[in-house]
Amino acid sequence: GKSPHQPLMETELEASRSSPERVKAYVGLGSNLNDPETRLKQAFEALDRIPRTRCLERSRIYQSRPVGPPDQPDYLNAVALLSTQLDAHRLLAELQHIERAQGRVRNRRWGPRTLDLDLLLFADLMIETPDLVVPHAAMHQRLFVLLPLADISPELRIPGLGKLQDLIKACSDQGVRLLD
Ligand code: A4P
Ligand code: MG
Repeated sequence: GKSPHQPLMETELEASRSSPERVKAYVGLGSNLNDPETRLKQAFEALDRIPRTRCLERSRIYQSRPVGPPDQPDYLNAVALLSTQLDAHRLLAELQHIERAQGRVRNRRWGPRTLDLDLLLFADLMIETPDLVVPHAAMHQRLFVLLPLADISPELRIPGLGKLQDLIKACSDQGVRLLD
């Protein structure tokens, strides 16, 4: 073997610095402007092109009335399961980059948008920083997030919130239907 004092080769150094683990992350997709179905399909493809990241699974697409101001079109929502070597903040930055690339204009809170990407879950971590809260703060009360999540992982447990199926039962009166 090597003596402990022998310097590492460049490539070994690189490997010892960054052997990032692959973790699973769930992303919520939403759109209610500018051909939402196309927006979501392009977003799935863009998620798969994020560096060090793969889109492993896509949920079906769901349709619902807006939560928030009612004077806007229905939303389409879906969820993607990613495998990534990025950390959560870097992944959020990539999601925001995709939102901007799809022409999202940020205006009023809960207002219409061409593409909204929320980081729902990141490994089994709970994160509370000024610009990132995981699990996403509103996900447990939104059937338009929980149903597509259950398409991918019906047995999921959510850190701090419990079983996905129990959360779904508590939201079951919200009108969310599969896109036909
Ligand atoms: N941020 C913190 N944590 C996260 C996270 N886990 N994922 C911060 C993404 N962002 C996170 O987000 C505002 C800030 O949240 C970001 O700068 C980020 O640092 P935003 O996307 O710019 O703002 P927003 O989406 O307009 O606001 P908000 O309150 O997050 O809106 P929501 O909760 O995303 O709601 N009705 C239906 N049926 N379907 C929908 O998809 N979506 C909305 C938007 C309203 N009504 C809807 C739907
Ligand atoms: Mg958002």
